[in-house]
Amino acid sequence: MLNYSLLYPINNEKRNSIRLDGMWRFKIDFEDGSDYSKGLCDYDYIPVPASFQDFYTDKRIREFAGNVWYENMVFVPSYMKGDKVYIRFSAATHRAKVYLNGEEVFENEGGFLPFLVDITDKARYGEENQLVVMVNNELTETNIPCGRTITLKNGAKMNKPYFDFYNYSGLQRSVYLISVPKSEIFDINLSYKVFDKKAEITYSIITKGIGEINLTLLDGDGNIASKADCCEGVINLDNPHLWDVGSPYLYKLIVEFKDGEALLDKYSLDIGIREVKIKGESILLNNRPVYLKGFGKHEDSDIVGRGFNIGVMKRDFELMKWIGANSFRTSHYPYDEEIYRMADREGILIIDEVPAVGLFESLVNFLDAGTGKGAKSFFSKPTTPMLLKAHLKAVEEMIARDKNHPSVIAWSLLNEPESTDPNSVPYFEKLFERSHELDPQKRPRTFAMESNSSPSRCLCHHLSDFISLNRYYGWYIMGGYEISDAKEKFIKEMDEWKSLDLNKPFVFTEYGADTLSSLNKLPSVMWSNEYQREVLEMLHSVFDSYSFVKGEQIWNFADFQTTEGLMRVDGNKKGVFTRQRQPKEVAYLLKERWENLPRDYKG
Ligand code: BDP
Repeated sequence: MLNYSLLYPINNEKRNSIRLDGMWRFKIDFEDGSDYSKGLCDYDYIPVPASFQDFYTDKRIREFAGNVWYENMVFVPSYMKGDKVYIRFSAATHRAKVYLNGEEVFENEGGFLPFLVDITDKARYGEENQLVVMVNNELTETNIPCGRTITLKNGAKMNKPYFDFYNYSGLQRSVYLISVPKSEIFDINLSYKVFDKKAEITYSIITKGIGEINLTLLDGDGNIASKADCCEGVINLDNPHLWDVGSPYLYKLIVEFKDGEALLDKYSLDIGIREVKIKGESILLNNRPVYLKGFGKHEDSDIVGRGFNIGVMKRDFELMKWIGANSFRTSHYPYDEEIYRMADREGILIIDEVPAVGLFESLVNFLDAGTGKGAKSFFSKPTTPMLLKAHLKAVEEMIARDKNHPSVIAWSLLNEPESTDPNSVPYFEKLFERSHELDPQKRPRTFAMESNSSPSRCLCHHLSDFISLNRYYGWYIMGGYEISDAKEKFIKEMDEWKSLDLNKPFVFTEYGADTLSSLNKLPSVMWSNEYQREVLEMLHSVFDSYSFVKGEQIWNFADFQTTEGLMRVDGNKKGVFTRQRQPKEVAYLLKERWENLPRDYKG
């Protein structure tokens, strides 16, 4: 159980939240092991939020593996005295130690979810407080995402990710100073049932302290739609205005925690009334089938790397709407909270993925995954119990943080793990059970499967509520002039899935081809715009011929940065858009296709 609340920070008459973003003092520990907990010396200034890697001209900084230190002076106002006071880190990648006024106050493992540092009894109120954070970005096999750290002959450490995106790190999301009342609204659980002209909202409010709960539900015009005065119960709504894909109607839920007339705490959040279900081969939203069209994405842009960039977020949603997409997967880690809030407002569906990538020991997993090479019984190592612990922690934090977003329709619990290892089965079972237990809405769960996880070899697909396939026929498998064989091989695999008669929807969570936006070639060659089009046309024709295929999320929304290497020319170029968010030629093909596919395509 989390001992702090992951409700999004808000301001109201009972709660304060101050963003500490801006220029922070910054120091890289090239000596490896220095202690700056009492304050940095010879420091630089760096923006927060941002990845630290792409600002500098020195390659040793970009490739740095180890500890980096941040420092900021935080004024804690006297009006916060008497409340619980926290520093809320929206993420610190991949682990952090936090010091307040020279004293260690917290340690966190995991780089993509928030953690709260309780400074109630340690803060100096009405004064500036020295906040120092040590962030470590070394990859291990005991934390997710997985990788290892090596030491070069010159003594420098180097990260070796088992995954295909740059190991950007640092304070990549906002940091807040927040205060909440000691008698606190700690958590809000909501689930929905949608009937013809009726909806049922089941709620349970978790509090710290003694008092009564008052709930008010406001419609989009601010009129009262319903009221309740219990900490758990059911609200029945007649003629509800549902939240739906492309039609994102939001109600506001106001929760008041009271002791008689005295207001102890108050929290309000925008909610969308909608129900997600898997029925047979269909994904149902509000009891109507929906076909997923969209992308696997990354948080990745020029200069700030994986740092949250509000402008890039806006542009990405505009492009998704322009192209006719209705969904994306937060490959390969939970994204910044603002992105889910935006998806709630835009009516875009999210498959929310925990940072469990690289659970397949290979430095070129995108190649080895397809061939079975590199498979080394990943889940049979002495480190597996520790890995599982970190994994379950991330699942718990992700669900606690994201469960109230109407946009989140499913949980992806792993990306391309070695699900052919017999020891993967008990490991996966624990993840699937735990996520079900934690989610009041019991959303569908899945994991994205690489080609080695074939119909005959994958030992875990029975756990998925819908099957997610990452497939690169026409690229890693028989690319170029062999594309006709790739198509046959793909059909053969799909026929094998069909013969298993799983009675579940299938979604392609990855497919695509690397493409240089500047390269046109007639006839096509691999990497050209023409070839990207051919691959998509071939794959789409196969998707269209299987009734159980209920979604396509192309890899990737935009070109993104990876580790340098023979296979990557300044990053992965499978984007439909460039890294600068301009369309490649294939964007027009997808726009034409997606705008014409009905919402309930194939039912
Ligand atoms: C898959 C991975 C993804 C890679 C992609 C690729 O899930 O992270 O970027 O292939 O190779 O293996 O482009």
